[in-house]
Amino acid sequence: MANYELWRSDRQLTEPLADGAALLRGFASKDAANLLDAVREIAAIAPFRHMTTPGGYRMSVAMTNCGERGWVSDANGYRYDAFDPETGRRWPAIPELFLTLATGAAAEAGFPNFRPDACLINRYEPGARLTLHQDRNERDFTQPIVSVSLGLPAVFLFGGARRKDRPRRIRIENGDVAVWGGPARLAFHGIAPLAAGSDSLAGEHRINLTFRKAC
Ligand code: MD3
Ligand code: FE
Repeated sequence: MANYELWRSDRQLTEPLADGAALLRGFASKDAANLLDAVREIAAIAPFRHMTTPGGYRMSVAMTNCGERGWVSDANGYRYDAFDPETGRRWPAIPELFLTLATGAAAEAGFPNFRPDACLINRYEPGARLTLHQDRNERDFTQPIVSVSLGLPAVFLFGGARRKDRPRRIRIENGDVAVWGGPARLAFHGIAPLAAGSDSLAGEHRINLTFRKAC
């Protein structure tokens, strides 16, 4: 959206962050408990694990996936894989509630044809962070990424097209949903080290769902 004012549809206050990027405050609030229950069911099949970067570092964020493809990182690099390398089995399916939420948020932000086939689930504990990076393992950069924040609040770092562009710091809370498309799709972004705290549903964690069209 090329419009830098707040706009309001029937129910939703939407905050444009940049051309192509929108923050839907509280879009998932009423679903938080059900979403977290579904995350627990997924993690019972595909457990959270700390992946290794191609450079050999253990990531502070624990991850799992659901969908036809899952994002994995190891000594060989980053990729989408149909199989969980820890179990040898396919990732669990994306729950219907996840799909309804992600496609609804994308449509609200101007991407009515978004059909994700991958959902990366990130789990942060206090101190965990995600350094500035681009998401570029997907095939089609005309498809947005939708992110859903649950549990403890975080500071989202939203940079520009170049790593050296100084990132904006945006506080995001339980239930906030962001849509990253258009010119913002390849922006550098990250999460500042998580502050300690306790959330009534997620305990001492922040959970982030990112929906992608991987292939
Ligand atoms: C901006 N996750 O999994 S989601 C990731 O909160 C990731 O766990 C963070 O970055 C998290 O790759 C941030 C928000 C996000 C996702 C994709 C983007 C922001 C983005 C793509 C382009 C620009
Ligand atoms: Fe990312």
